[in-house]
Amino acid sequence: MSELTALIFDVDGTLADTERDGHRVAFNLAFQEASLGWDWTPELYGELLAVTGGKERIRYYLEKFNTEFQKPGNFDEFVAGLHAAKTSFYTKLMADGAVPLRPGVERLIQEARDAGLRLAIATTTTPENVTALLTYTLGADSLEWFEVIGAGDIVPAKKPAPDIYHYVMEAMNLPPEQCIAFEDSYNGIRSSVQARLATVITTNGYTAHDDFSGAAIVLDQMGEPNADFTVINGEAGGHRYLNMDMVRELHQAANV
Ligand code: XBP
Ligand code: MG
Repeated sequence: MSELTALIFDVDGTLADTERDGHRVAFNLAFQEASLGWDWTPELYGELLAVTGGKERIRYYLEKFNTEFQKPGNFDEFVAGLHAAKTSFYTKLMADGAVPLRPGVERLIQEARDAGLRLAIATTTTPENVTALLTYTLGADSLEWFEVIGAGDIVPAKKPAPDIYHYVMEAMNLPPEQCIAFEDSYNGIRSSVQARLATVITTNGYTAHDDFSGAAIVLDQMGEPNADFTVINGEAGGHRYLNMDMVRELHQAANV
Protein backbone atom coordinates (compact mmCIF):
# COMPACT_ATOMS: atom_id res chain seq x y z
CA MET A 1 0.00 0.00 0.00
CA SER A 2 1.59 3.29 -1.15
CA GLU A 3 1.37 6.27 1.13
CA LEU A 4 -0.34 9.40 -0.17
CA THR A 5 2.41 11.98 -0.67
CA ALA A 6 1.17 14.58 -3.14
CA LEU A 7 -1.96 16.30 -4.38
CA ILE A 8 -1.94 17.40 -8.03
CA PHE A 9 -4.53 19.99 -9.03
CA ASP A 10 -5.96 20.94 -12.38
CA VAL A 11 -6.71 24.68 -12.53
CA ASP A 12 -9.49 25.68 -14.92
CA GLY A 13 -12.85 24.43 -13.70
CA THR A 14 -11.29 22.71 -10.66
CA LEU A 15 -9.71 25.46 -8.55
CA ALA A 16 -12.03 28.10 -10.01
CA ASP A 17 -14.79 28.41 -12.60
CA THR A 18 -12.50 30.32 -14.91
CA GLU A 19 -13.85 29.20 -18.26
CA ARG A 20 -17.12 31.12 -18.70
CA ASP A 21 -16.29 34.32 -16.81
CA GLY A 22 -12.52 34.37 -17.28
CA HIS A 23 -11.13 32.70 -20.40
CA ARG A 24 -14.23 33.21 -22.57
CA VAL A 25 -14.48 36.90 -21.67
CA ALA A 26 -10.76 37.40 -22.31
CA PHE A 27 -11.00 35.72 -25.73
CA ASN A 28 -13.89 38.03 -26.67
CA LEU A 29 -11.98 41.13 -25.52
CA ALA A 30 -9.04 40.08 -27.70
CA PHE A 31 -11.37 39.51 -30.67
CA GLN A 32 -12.94 42.95 -30.14
CA GLU A 33 -9.55 44.64 -29.91
CA ALA A 34 -8.62 43.01 -33.24
CA SER A 35 -12.00 44.09 -34.74
CA LEU A 36 -12.81 40.52 -35.77
CA GLY A 37 -16.52 40.60 -34.93
CA TRP A 38 -16.33 37.15 -33.32
CA ASP A 39 -18.47 36.51 -30.24
CA TRP A 40 -18.00 33.34 -28.20
CA THR A 41 -21.32 33.02 -26.34
CA PRO A 42 -21.45 30.85 -23.19
CA GLU A 43 -23.21 28.12 -25.25
CA LEU A 44 -20.71 28.15 -28.13
CA TYR A 45 -17.84 28.18 -25.63
CA GLY A 46 -19.20 24.94 -24.14
CA GLU A 47 -18.66 23.32 -27.54
CA LEU A 48 -15.25 24.89 -28.00
CA LEU A 49 -14.11 23.37 -24.68
CA ALA A 50 -13.88 20.03 -26.53
CA VAL A 51 -10.39 21.24 -27.46
CA THR A 52 -7.96 22.24 -24.70
CA GLY A 53 -5.47 25.07 -25.05
CA GLY A 54 -6.36 28.59 -26.15
CA LYS A 55 -4.42 28.66 -29.43
CA GLU A 56 -5.77 25.22 -30.30
CA ARG A 57 -9.29 26.42 -29.43
CA ILE A 58 -9.05 29.42 -31.78
CA ARG A 59 -7.99 27.08 -34.62
CA TYR A 60 -10.80 24.66 -33.81
CA TYR A 61 -13.32 27.54 -33.91
CA LEU A 62 -12.19 28.49 -37.39
CA GLU A 63 -12.21 24.88 -38.60
CA LYS A 64 -15.66 23.99 -37.25
CA PHE A 65 -17.69 27.12 -36.47
CA ASN A 66 -16.41 29.97 -38.65
CA THR A 67 -15.22 28.45 -41.90
CA GLU A 68 -15.98 31.66 -43.86
CA PHE A 69 -13.12 33.56 -42.22
CA GLN A 70 -10.29 34.29 -44.65
CA LYS A 71 -7.14 33.22 -42.80
CA PRO A 72 -4.24 35.66 -43.11
CA GLY A 73 -1.03 34.37 -44.72
CA ASN A 74 0.86 34.54 -41.44
CA PHE A 75 -1.79 32.45 -39.70
CA ASP A 76 0.43 30.99 -36.94
CA GLU A 77 1.55 34.50 -35.97
CA PHE A 78 -2.01 35.77 -36.15
CA VAL A 79 -3.20 33.07 -33.71
CA ALA A 80 -0.22 33.59 -31.42
CA GLY A 81 -0.84 37.37 -31.36
CA LEU A 82 -4.53 36.99 -30.60
CA HIS A 83 -3.71 34.51 -27.86
CA ALA A 84 -1.11 36.79 -26.29
CA ALA A 85 -3.72 39.57 -26.17
CA LYS A 86 -6.20 37.13 -24.61
CA THR A 87 -3.66 36.20 -21.90
CA SER A 88 -3.14 39.86 -21.10
CA PHE A 89 -6.90 40.46 -20.76
CA TYR A 90 -7.24 37.27 -18.69
CA THR A 91 -4.58 38.22 -16.16
CA LYS A 92 -6.19 41.67 -15.78
CA LEU A 93 -9.55 40.01 -15.09
CA MET A 94 -7.92 37.88 -12.41
CA ALA A 95 -6.33 40.98 -10.85
CA ASP A 96 -9.82 42.51 -10.70
CA GLY A 97 -11.02 39.45 -8.78
CA ALA A 98 -13.40 38.38 -11.58
CA VAL A 99 -13.33 34.70 -10.57
CA PRO A 100 -13.19 33.39 -6.98
CA LEU A 101 -11.91 29.95 -5.96
CA ARG A 102 -14.52 27.19 -5.84
CA PRO A 103 -15.96 26.13 -2.44
CA GLY A 104 -13.57 24.07 -0.35
CA VAL A 105 -10.47 24.64 -2.50
CA GLU A 106 -8.62 26.97 -0.14
CA ARG A 107 -9.58 24.91 2.93
CA LEU A 108 -8.41 21.63 1.37
CA ILE A 109 -5.12 23.16 0.22
CA GLN A 110 -4.48 24.51 3.73
CA GLU A 111 -5.36 21.14 5.31
CA ALA A 112 -2.97 19.39 2.93
CA ARG A 113 -0.18 21.84 3.75
CA ASP A 114 -0.77 21.42 7.48
CA ALA A 115 -0.53 17.64 7.02
CA GLY A 116 2.82 18.03 5.22
CA LEU A 117 1.59 16.82 1.86
CA ARG A 118 3.34 17.97 -1.29
CA LEU A 119 1.35 20.05 -3.80
CA ALA A 120 1.57 20.51 -7.56
CA ILE A 121 -0.39 21.81 -10.51
CA ALA A 122 -1.00 20.11 -13.86
CA THR A 123 -2.85 22.34 -16.30
CA THR A 124 -3.27 23.15 -19.95
CA THR A 125 -3.51 26.88 -19.43
CA THR A 126 -0.70 29.41 -19.89
CA PRO A 127 1.68 29.78 -16.88
CA GLU A 128 0.91 33.53 -16.46
CA ASN A 129 -2.76 32.63 -15.98
CA VAL A 130 -1.95 30.26 -13.11
CA THR A 131 0.27 32.87 -11.48
CA ALA A 132 -2.49 35.47 -11.74
CA LEU A 133 -5.24 33.22 -10.37
CA LEU A 134 -3.17 32.03 -7.40
CA THR A 135 -1.77 35.48 -6.62
CA TYR A 136 -5.14 37.21 -6.60
CA THR A 137 -7.01 34.49 -4.71
CA LEU A 138 -4.56 32.81 -2.27
CA GLY A 139 -1.90 35.55 -2.28
CA ALA A 140 1.53 35.81 -3.91
CA ASP A 141 3.10 33.47 -1.32
CA SER A 142 0.89 30.64 -2.52
CA LEU A 143 3.02 30.21 -5.67
CA GLU A 144 5.64 28.67 -3.41
CA TRP A 145 3.23 26.18 -1.91
CA PHE A 146 3.23 24.31 -5.22
CA GLU A 147 6.44 22.40 -5.74
CA VAL A 148 5.84 22.05 -9.49
CA ILE A 149 3.54 24.12 -11.69
CA GLY A 150 3.20 22.18 -14.95
CA ALA A 151 1.40 24.46 -17.40
CA GLY A 152 0.73 25.31 -21.03
CA ASP A 153 3.17 24.47 -23.83
CA ILE A 154 5.75 22.88 -21.52
CA VAL A 155 4.68 19.50 -22.91
CA PRO A 156 3.99 18.99 -26.62
CA ALA A 157 0.62 17.24 -26.18
CA LYS A 158 -1.98 18.91 -23.96
CA LYS A 159 -4.77 17.11 -22.09
CA PRO A 160 -6.38 14.60 -22.79
CA ALA A 161 -2.80 13.34 -23.30
CA PRO A 162 -1.21 12.26 -19.99
CA ASP A 163 2.01 14.19 -20.69
CA ILE A 164 1.49 17.04 -18.24
CA TYR A 165 0.87 14.60 -15.36
CA HIS A 166 3.94 12.59 -16.35
CA TYR A 167 5.96 15.80 -16.41
CA VAL A 168 4.78 16.83 -12.93
CA MET A 169 5.35 13.40 -11.33
CA GLU A 170 8.78 13.11 -12.90
CA ALA A 171 9.71 16.55 -11.55
CA MET A 172 8.52 15.47 -8.08
CA ASN A 173 10.16 12.06 -8.44
CA LEU A 174 6.94 10.34 -7.41
CA PRO A 175 5.03 7.37 -8.86
CA PRO A 176 1.29 7.74 -9.54
CA GLU A 177 0.42 5.46 -6.58
CA GLN A 178 1.69 8.14 -4.20
CA CYS A 179 -0.39 10.93 -5.75
CA ILE A 180 -4.00 11.90 -6.25
CA ALA A 181 -5.35 14.23 -8.95
CA PHE A 182 -8.20 16.74 -8.87
CA GLU A 183 -10.00 17.37 -12.15
CA ASP A 184 -13.30 18.70 -13.50
CA SER A 185 -13.65 17.57 -17.11
CA TYR A 186 -13.60 14.69 -19.56
CA ASN A 187 -10.31 15.83 -21.11
CA GLY A 188 -8.86 16.26 -17.63
CA ILE A 189 -9.73 12.79 -16.37
CA ARG A 190 -8.60 11.15 -19.61
CA SER A 191 -5.22 12.77 -18.97
CA SER A 192 -4.96 11.82 -15.27
CA VAL A 193 -6.31 8.27 -15.67
CA GLN A 194 -3.92 7.56 -18.54
CA ALA A 195 -1.18 8.69 -16.14
CA ARG A 196 -2.58 6.02 -13.71
CA LEU A 197 -3.67 8.54 -11.09
CA ALA A 198 -6.58 8.17 -8.69
CA THR A 199 -8.76 11.15 -9.57
CA VAL A 200 -11.33 13.16 -7.64
CA ILE A 201 -13.80 14.97 -9.90
CA THR A 202 -15.69 18.13 -9.02
CA THR A 203 -18.05 18.98 -11.86
CA ASN A 204 -19.16 22.41 -13.05
CA GLY A 205 -21.78 23.84 -15.40
CA TYR A 206 -19.82 22.90 -18.50
CA THR A 207 -18.81 19.39 -17.41
CA ALA A 208 -21.78 18.06 -15.40
CA HIS A 209 -22.68 15.60 -18.19
CA ASP A 210 -19.15 14.50 -19.09
CA ASP A 211 -18.10 10.83 -18.93
CA PHE A 212 -16.04 10.38 -15.76
CA SER A 213 -15.29 6.66 -16.08
CA GLY A 214 -12.34 5.75 -13.90
CA ALA A 215 -12.91 8.50 -11.29
CA ALA A 216 -12.35 7.72 -7.59
CA ILE A 217 -15.48 9.80 -6.94
CA VAL A 218 -17.56 12.40 -8.77
CA LEU A 219 -18.81 15.33 -6.65
CA ASP A 220 -20.57 18.54 -7.62
CA GLN A 221 -18.07 20.52 -5.50
CA MET A 222 -15.55 20.00 -2.66
CA GLY A 223 -17.98 21.56 -0.22
CA GLU A 224 -17.43 23.17 3.16
CA PRO A 225 -18.34 22.16 6.74
CA ASN A 226 -21.51 24.26 6.38
CA ALA A 227 -22.17 23.43 2.69
CA ASP A 228 -22.43 19.74 1.77
CA PHE A 229 -21.34 18.37 -1.58
CA THR A 230 -23.65 16.19 -3.65
CA VAL A 231 -22.22 12.80 -4.64
CA ILE A 232 -22.85 12.21 -8.33
CA ASN A 233 -21.05 8.88 -8.46
CA GLY A 234 -19.04 6.90 -5.92
CA GLU A 235 -18.83 6.31 -2.19
CA ALA A 236 -18.20 9.24 0.17
CA GLY A 237 -17.83 7.06 3.29
CA GLY A 238 -20.19 9.22 5.34
CA HIS A 239 -18.30 12.46 4.63
CA ARG A 240 -20.28 15.56 3.68
CA TYR A 241 -17.46 17.76 2.45
CA LEU A 242 -14.06 16.85 1.01
CA ASN A 243 -11.39 16.92 3.70
CA MET A 244 -7.99 15.21 3.94
CA ASP A 245 -9.46 12.17 5.74
CA MET A 246 -11.76 11.59 2.80
CA VAL A 247 -8.96 12.22 0.27
CA ARG A 248 -6.83 9.58 2.04
CA GLU A 249 -9.70 7.10 2.04
CA LEU A 250 -10.30 7.64 -1.69
CA HIS A 251 -6.59 7.26 -2.41
CA GLN A 252 -6.45 4.04 -0.41
CA ALA A 253 -9.55 2.57 -2.09
CA ALA A 254 -8.12 3.37 -5.53
CA ASN A 255 -4.71 1.83 -4.80
CA VAL A 256 -5.57 -1.58 -3.30
C1 XBP B 1 -7.94 24.34 -19.52
C2 XBP B 1 -8.03 24.80 -20.89
C3 XBP B 1 -7.34 26.00 -21.23
C4 XBP B 1 -8.02 27.31 -21.05
C5 XBP B 1 -7.35 28.34 -21.92
O1 XBP B 1 -8.01 22.92 -19.46
O2 XBP B 1 -8.61 24.16 -21.72
O3 XBP B 1 -7.11 25.86 -22.58
O4 XBP B 1 -9.38 27.25 -21.42
O5 XBP B 1 -6.04 28.53 -21.53
P1 XBP B 1 -7.61 22.16 -18.11
P2 XBP B 1 -4.96 29.18 -22.54
O6 XBP B 1 -8.50 22.68 -17.03
O7 XBP B 1 -7.93 20.72 -18.39
O8 XBP B 1 -6.15 22.39 -17.89
O9 XBP B 1 -5.69 30.17 -23.39
O10 XBP B 1 -3.94 29.85 -21.65
O11 XBP B 1 -4.37 28.07 -23.36
MG1 MG C 1 -10.10 21.70 -15.99
